[in-house]
Amino acid sequence: MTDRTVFRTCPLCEATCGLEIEIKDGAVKRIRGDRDDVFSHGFICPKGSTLKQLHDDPDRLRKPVVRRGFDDNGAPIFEEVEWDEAYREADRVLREVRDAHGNESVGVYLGNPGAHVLAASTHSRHLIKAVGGGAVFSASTVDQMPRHVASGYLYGSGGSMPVPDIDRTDLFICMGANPYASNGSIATAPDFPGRIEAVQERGGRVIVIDPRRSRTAEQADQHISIKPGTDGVLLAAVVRRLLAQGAAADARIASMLDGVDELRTAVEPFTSELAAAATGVAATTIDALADEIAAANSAAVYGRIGVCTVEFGTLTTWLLDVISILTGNLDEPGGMMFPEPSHDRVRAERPGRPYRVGRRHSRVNGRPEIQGEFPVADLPDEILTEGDGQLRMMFTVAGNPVLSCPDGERMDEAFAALDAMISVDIYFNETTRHASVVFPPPGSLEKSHYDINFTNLSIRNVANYSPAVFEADGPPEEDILAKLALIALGFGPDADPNDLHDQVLAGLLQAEIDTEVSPVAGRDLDELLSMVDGDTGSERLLDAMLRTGARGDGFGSNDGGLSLALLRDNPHGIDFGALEPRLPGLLRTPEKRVDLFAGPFADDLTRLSERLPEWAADERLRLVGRRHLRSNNSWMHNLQVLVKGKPRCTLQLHPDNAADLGLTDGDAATIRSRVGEVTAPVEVTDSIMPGVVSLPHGWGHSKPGAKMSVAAEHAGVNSNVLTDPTMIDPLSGNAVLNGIPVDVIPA
Ligand SMILES: Nc1nc2c(c(=O)[nH]1)N[C@H]1C(S)=C(S)[C@@H](COP(=O)(O)OP(=O)(O)OC[C@H]3O[C@@H](n4cnc5c(=O)[nH]c(N)nc54)[C@H](O)[C@@H]3O)O[C@H]1N2
Ligand SMILES: Nc1nc2c(c(=O)[nH]1)N[C@H]1C(S)=C(S)[C@@H](COP(=O)(O)OP(=O)(O)OC[C@H]3O[C@@H](n4cnc5c(=O)[nH]c(N)nc54)[C@H](O)[C@@H]3O)O[C@H]1N2
Ligand code: SF4
Ligand SMILES: [Mo]
Repeated sequence: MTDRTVFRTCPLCEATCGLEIEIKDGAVKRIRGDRDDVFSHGFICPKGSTLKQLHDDPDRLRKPVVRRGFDDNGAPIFEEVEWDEAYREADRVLREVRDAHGNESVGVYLGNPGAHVLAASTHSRHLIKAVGGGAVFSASTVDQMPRHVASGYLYGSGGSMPVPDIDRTDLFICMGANPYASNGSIATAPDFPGRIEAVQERGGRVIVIDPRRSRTAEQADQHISIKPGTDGVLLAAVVRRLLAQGAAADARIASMLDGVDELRTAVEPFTSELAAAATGVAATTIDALADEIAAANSAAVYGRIGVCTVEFGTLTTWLLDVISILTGNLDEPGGMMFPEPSHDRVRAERPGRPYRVGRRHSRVNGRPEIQGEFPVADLPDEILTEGDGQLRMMFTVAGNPVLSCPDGERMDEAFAALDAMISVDIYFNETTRHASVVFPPPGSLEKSHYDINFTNLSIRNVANYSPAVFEADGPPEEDILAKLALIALGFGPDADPNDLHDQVLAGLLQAEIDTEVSPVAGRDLDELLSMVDGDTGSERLLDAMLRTGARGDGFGSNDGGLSLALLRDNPHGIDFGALEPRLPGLLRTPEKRVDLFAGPFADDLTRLSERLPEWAADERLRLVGRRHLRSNNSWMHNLQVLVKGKPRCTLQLHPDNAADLGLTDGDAATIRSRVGEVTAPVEVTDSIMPGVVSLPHGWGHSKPGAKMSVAAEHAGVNSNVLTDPTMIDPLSGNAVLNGIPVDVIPA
């Protein structure tokens, strides 16, 4: 192989940085930021260059693994097999479970990297449909489900998520997010830190609201410490103050807005004084915050993990948008805006429909289906509770729920209790060690990349495609997913994945041909099919989506328009400019109105106000999480470069609490919640507010049988052993990962 330099988008987090990769003698020699990338301009974080280590990691699976029974001690016996044999085994175990227990005994869990993998973005839904049991779970309910639900009610689609127009804002409010560590989420903005500093350099202000003085808070002009879980109260008080001071939506939004009078009544109980008692934020600070947002030329009022993974996650997310609406900052430059991804199809005006949840309810806890899913917090109950419809088998794709999801020990027990499990994953880890068959997809450098999901969350409209750098040993990830789908549909282990790819592609194009406003309306299907570009099933779908999309070449009807070919010619990406207003066009609500109370928010404000006295009197220690720049949830701890140095899985605790508990730096402390306990070294720091303790998630690599040798040496403890599965945001089913009541005891 000749020496060469290639460019590609980093798939590890939402920032989508451009990488410049030097290849020498068939191996990665060096990875650095691509200075010519149209979006990231050379920025990368320490994880970006570890695609080399990830590619070379001897623990990364290259061949399927099949479980061959158990040894005398009950430990599973695993064997590496050829692909054909693995598919035969998958077919066999699935048939066995379905014959004995029916289709509804088989569930699916989708993990986070799936959102970053083109194949999973195009094909997971086909696997879900083929499995057909309806028991669908994902990392969404330990992450951003509140954002989808708030958007669903407000804008008619869970996919319409406003992002901070950080590059043009005068005031950036960052609530429960730490982009200096996370590089941003539901806000694809490579070099988020640089963009924050640019706000300040042009005379703007940055305010961080967080129980910890995070790195982002350190950089901010103002840091407001808040008691975990209480952000909704603070925001309700801000809304009350805004309304009292005469704030009103600008004329454009006001013309499509309903519910402001109801809002006035609903937030009445949230005086700044009561909010102060519940949140720990002074009433004057709350009023000043409201007044500053109202006075700013533009304000981007943004919140993330710390406001989604709490008991009032959906209400809090909704309140963030309400504030944007009331201050003229929704859908306006410098405020919160809606991206327009290139794969968005041109669509005729349709009558909207009310957003609905709860078409089905979960078997054991009766929780409503939301966005087609059930809360992952309920997964152990669904597996371990006997009765009709009990889950006996799971598919997992790119997920590690044993570490990443609530009630870790019981989650582990549940996965161990399954009759069978099929996983698509690059590692044999805490979760996949329970699988009957693990199918390893190509590594990141062995597959092409395009961000279907993050172009929908991007603070500029961009498009960037990267071809695979190396040839993979095994099949493309979409072939694995298609094959499993075909197996689940009963076509057997020898089915050809291309049959599914072809059918999906033809279906997509036919729908366009039948759509009057599509650029390919009325064209001939075979003609279009013959024009589609791409080497894999997902690439061909992507080409079809792009070409019939908002900026597409329309298969010839729009010369110079977007296509996979055009992206191949632009290895540093194409920038389509800053975001533009999209309302009312984007709205899928009835009559294209934004009705503030289309969802159950009045009732939820009541639920919130009823919580005020309890919060004001709360004396319990509250556990929150945190992220480190060198981490990525649970799965990158197997790279020495990322885990070396001081152990990071420490319990942070304020000096006052440490003194009360008789703990000093480095002591071991046991942290106990209603459902579990873990013991971790203490890190005393005044960067955390008194009464709050913090443990990062994604650690706990000490499970026997997993094959992650480096991670095992830096095991840490699983913070989700403490996560109480009964604590969820009822509106979204999202787990409460922050604000968990705990006791801390010297170990
Ligand atoms: N306490 C607490 N818990 C949390 C959070 C928190 O803040 N606090 N954060 C939550 C959030 S935001 C999220 S998104 C979830 C994540 O939850 P999960 O997605 O379930 O967990 P991850 O640790 O991201 O595991 C990803 C899995 O994907 C595999 N993988 C990596 N690359 C690929 C690939 O290309 N293809 C395939 N098929 N597999 C791949 C990895 O080996 C790993 O097994 O964790 C949540 N858990
Ligand atoms: N380095 C690294 N980057 C990542 C990841 C990673 O694991 N490591 N994970 C990726 C994923 S999947 C996601 S979803 C994103 C998440 O991206 P972010 O949302 O930026 O997540 P965090 O860095 O965990 O920041 C959450 C902040 O919320 C604070 N917080 C906790 N509870 C509360 C509360 O009740 N109220 C308020 N106001 N704040 C609170 C925490 O102290 C923390 O500083 O990061 C992504 N990027
Ligand atoms: S910030 Fe995210 S996308 Fe950028 S290099 Fe780091 S991990 Fe990759
Ligand atoms: Mo996430």
